[in-house]
Amino acid sequence: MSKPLEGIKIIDFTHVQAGPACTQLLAWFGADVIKVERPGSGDVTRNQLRDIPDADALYFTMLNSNKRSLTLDTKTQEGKEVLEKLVRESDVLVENFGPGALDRMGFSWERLNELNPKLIMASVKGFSDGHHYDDLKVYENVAQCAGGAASTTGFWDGPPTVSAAALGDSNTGMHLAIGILTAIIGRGQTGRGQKVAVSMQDSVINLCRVKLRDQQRLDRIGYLEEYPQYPHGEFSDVVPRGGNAGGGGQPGWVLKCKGWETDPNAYIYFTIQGHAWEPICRALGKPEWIEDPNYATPQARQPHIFEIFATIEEWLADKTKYEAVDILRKFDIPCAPVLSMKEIANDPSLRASGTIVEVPHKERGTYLTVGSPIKFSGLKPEITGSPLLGEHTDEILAELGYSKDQIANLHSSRSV
Ligand code: CAO
Repeated sequence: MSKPLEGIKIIDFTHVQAGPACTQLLAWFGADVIKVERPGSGDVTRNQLRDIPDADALYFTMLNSNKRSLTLDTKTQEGKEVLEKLVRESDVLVENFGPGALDRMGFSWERLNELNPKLIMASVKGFSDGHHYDDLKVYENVAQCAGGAASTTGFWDGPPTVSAAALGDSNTGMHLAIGILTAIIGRGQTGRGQKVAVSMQDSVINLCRVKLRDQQRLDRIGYLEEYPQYPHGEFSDVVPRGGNAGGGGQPGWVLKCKGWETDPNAYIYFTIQGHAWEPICRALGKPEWIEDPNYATPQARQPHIFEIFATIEEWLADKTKYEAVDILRKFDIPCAPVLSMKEIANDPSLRASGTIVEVPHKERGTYLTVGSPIKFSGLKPEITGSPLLGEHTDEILAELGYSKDQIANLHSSRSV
């Protein structure tokens, strides 16, 4: 099966999560991704939260599959020369260093563009260029707070809350991947590379656009009818935290199932889609609600929504989350069990689809990771293990034209 990005060479000057998530995706689809790492230490995630002594941590292995690793000290003269050669031969350089780090290293966008006008430079920063916080270093939760996700997540009587989903990191990496692919297509038209920049704050805001929708509705009418605060609670002038309420026009909530007292995930998410009201009433054994004017329309139901959810919970009390979903699916009701990571890791459907995959690794044996969530009819991405630190250094230097002696000299000067 051909890989559409085969022939695209990417200098992966990224670390931690946001950048590596982007380049890993491109590697799955066939790009030659060369991860450039500092000799001796490499990406900090190789050592972070280790579960096996002396073996690369899962944090690293799960974000760097299908790549090659080149160790290079880009602060030595020899190291800079190697990077320059690589830049001349590559299509894309991706980086997510702290603000100004690449400039201090001597590889500003202007310099890169001079070395290779066809090169696409792709950057992740916490805040966009020119933003009043553009000098800040940023990690995941900082971005979630700056991007509006934290102020709108959680319960109304609790503090702003961050999500476990990597909205700041991996999400930004996905935005960057779209930017890179767009720039590659653009280069096909103009023959020139360009700089592609994505900020973590902007990427979070992009995912929070429905909350900006809500702010404008609130400004205009003073309430938000799909939030639990309506109609009995109070609204201030900012979008409140809505607990587990559905974000669109369909009320929904996380509801307890059999065993919730001891199992923290014995819950389902239940959505009351307007046109599914009749099947919901039938499924619950409440046919009298179908025509009852207090329940028959979404507007009539809203004041009773928690009473309705409580009735559904009574119905769920003797059913496991799986049994409940098996019944509700027959009525075409949008719902799902709340799944733990353990259940996801062992889910046969996710294994069969390649979303959860086990891959070999030289130090670890095998490890479990998330494969491509994008499925193609003409491409089945094969996920391979992450590289050991510097595993491909000599191979890549030889490809760049370095002789054995020159490679030995680079090693002895500790530039690679
Ligand atoms: N050879 C020589 N030096 C190297 C090198 C190499 N191969 N790779 C990196 N370095 C140097 C950099 O040049 C930089 O040097 P100076 O600061 O002296 O100029 C230094 O390593 C540290 O880089 P950094 O600022 O990126 O690293 P940090 O650990 O202090 O900060 C982070 C980490 C993530 C906060 C910061 O990189 C950042 O804000 N990045 C942008 C936003 C981002 O992507 N955050 C998401 C991270 S995922 O949660």
